[in-house]
Amino acid sequence: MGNWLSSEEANWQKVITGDFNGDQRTDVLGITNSGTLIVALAGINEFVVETWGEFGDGFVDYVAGDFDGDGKFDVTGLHQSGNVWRATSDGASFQLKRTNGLASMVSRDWRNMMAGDFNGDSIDDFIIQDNRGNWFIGDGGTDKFTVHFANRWNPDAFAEFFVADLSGDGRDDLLARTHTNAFVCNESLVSGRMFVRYFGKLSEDPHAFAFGDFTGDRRIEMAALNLNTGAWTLMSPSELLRATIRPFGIWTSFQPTATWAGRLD
Ligand SMILES: [Ca+2]
Ligand SMILES: [Ca+2]
Ligand SMILES: [Ca+2]
Ligand SMILES: [Ca+2]
Repeated sequence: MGNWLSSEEANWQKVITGDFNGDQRTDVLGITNSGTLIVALAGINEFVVETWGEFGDGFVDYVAGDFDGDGKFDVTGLHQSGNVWRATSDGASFQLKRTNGLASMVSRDWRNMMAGDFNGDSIDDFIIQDNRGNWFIGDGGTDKFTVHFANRWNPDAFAEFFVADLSGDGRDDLLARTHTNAFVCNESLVSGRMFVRYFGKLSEDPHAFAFGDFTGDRRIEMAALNLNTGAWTLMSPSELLRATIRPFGIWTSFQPTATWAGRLD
């Protein structure tokens, strides 16, 4: 047990949520600049803070997910050498193990690492892009990842990425936003490849985004809040994932000057 360190003390490199001890309550994981893994486990009335492991120096990014499918969230870390390490939760600590090797950061400048279940087997996978725009997926499994090529995009065209099953087939897809708010989907196929589909476009005003089944049709939609006007727009995937776009009300109490937790460019 212990206290959650201040930013100054811990130098957090990344803070991620997930159910790391598998008790159905979402916990918080903080990873320090030196690669120490500190969990804040959600209890009945408070977080219980514990140090669960140590990746060490030289890691460039981390994602959390249940990569072995045992119901407890694990952490995958990418080292600058290109080695992929997994911190597997046993419910009380992380067991660290090197799993796969990618090319080094120096040669590929890896970016946009995210977790999701891209092949729909209920085990989380990771996706990552190299400096030429190639997307690779690491399918999760007991001991390591099965890494394979998915497709290739322009590596610099997009400002933000989201993982969601927009097609509703059980396989997570990727949604990307350009700086001018055009959206492109990378649909996960049965083959393990991905296929690009145009999703739609919003005005260029800054927006905040939320994903969920807002209409109750059991499909994921994207709700976009225009931060200049307070207007909501709903983008629902339809034929070939092309979005049906419609206004979805005004957030009348919304103050354009209010601090918003989402990300702006
Ligand atoms: Ca938990
Ligand atoms: Ca797990
Ligand atoms: Ca999977
Ligand atoms: Ca899908």
